[in-house]
Amino acid sequence: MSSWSHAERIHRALDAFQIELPSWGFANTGTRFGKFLQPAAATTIEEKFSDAGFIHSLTGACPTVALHVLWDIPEGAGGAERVHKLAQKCGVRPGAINPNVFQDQIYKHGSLGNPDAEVRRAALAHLIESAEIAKALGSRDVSLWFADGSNYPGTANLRQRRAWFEEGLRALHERLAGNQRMLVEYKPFEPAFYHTDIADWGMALLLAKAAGPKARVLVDTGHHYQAQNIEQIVVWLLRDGMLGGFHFNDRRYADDDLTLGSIDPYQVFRIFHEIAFYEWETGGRADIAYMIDQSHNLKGKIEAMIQTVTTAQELYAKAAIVDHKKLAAAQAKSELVEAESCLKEAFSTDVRPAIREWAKSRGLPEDPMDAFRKSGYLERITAERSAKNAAAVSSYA
Ligand code: RM4
Ligand code: MN
Ligand code: MN
Repeated sequence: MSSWSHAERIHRALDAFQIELPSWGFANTGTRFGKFLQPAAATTIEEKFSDAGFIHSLTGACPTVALHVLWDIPEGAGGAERVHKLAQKCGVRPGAINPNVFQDQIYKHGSLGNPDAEVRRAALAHLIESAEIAKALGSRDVSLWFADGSNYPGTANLRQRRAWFEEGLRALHERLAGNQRMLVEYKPFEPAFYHTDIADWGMALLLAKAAGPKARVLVDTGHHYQAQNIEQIVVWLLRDGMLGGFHFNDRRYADDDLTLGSIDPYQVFRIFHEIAFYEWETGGRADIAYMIDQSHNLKGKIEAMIQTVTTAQELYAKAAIVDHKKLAAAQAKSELVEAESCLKEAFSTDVRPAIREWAKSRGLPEDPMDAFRKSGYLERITAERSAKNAAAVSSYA
């Protein structure tokens, strides 16, 4: 493989690289202090598909859109037909289905971990309904994030809550169709500030194992403590066949949901590198759902998303040109500077010319951002949507 030119390796890598857009990334979102509404934000699922489809037509890398059940398909599995048609019209497919067991008033003290059996039942029913929606839409993944936790020491029975989670996740697993998967996402804190029921990758892994063979762990890059070595987590999960997917975003302090690579592009590169290195060593392809989970409150939604996809492609391309053979040899001899240089060399290579070449040869615009700005799309949706957005429709992400 190293006999191939950089350009060839980059083109092959980009052909295989797809990253899912989140429907909620196109809607008005904010912080708990306020929301700054954008006149072009999407307020309907049709508008979200339209924006996502346009980005896919410019980048060629985003054929699927993650959906949040409560925000996008409140009518449940019965809405699948309509959603399917809308997606088709916009040239994209529904992606991961994200249940919502955190917004309703009944979830004040948790969902699957709630001490009230009635609430646990309601949460499970919604999760099962989400799996049904996924089936009806032909989506493989049900992506699970729980806000469950507590704010003060001693107020929750941590042991009991773990048992309830195992029970609930197992019950959901039983309802998955043959090819379906469930992804278990972890997060150390927020909204709970003392304990979170699935706080880290170890807990997510144990719960996924307890749930059954179709469960995997989802790594959200913003859901770690400062300085945690995320790529090592990726390596360990890959080795055990337990890495289901990513929610990509960048962070400076906590779960900031900033644009991928805006704060630390080397972190994202290191993750992609460990995946590429694993594939090189094993000769297999890692089956990973790459997804974006970001919330752009100040940047234009579509521009931010194009910037994200472009950055992801660049970092993925850089990881594709690491000289694995040389790296493996240097590691074996503990040649530290040599080994590290393999990464540095690839990371500092300007891959943009090769990416432009790739885009051109695939009939895509060489500069997606420029193509977007010249397309008139933003002006059109601004005119169409500004009146509705003035009425302050919003959701959290
Ligand atoms: C969480 C997490 C989930 C997302 C919710 C809304 O922080 O990242 O993936 O669905 O936010
Ligand atoms: Mn996430
Ligand atoms: Mn998050």
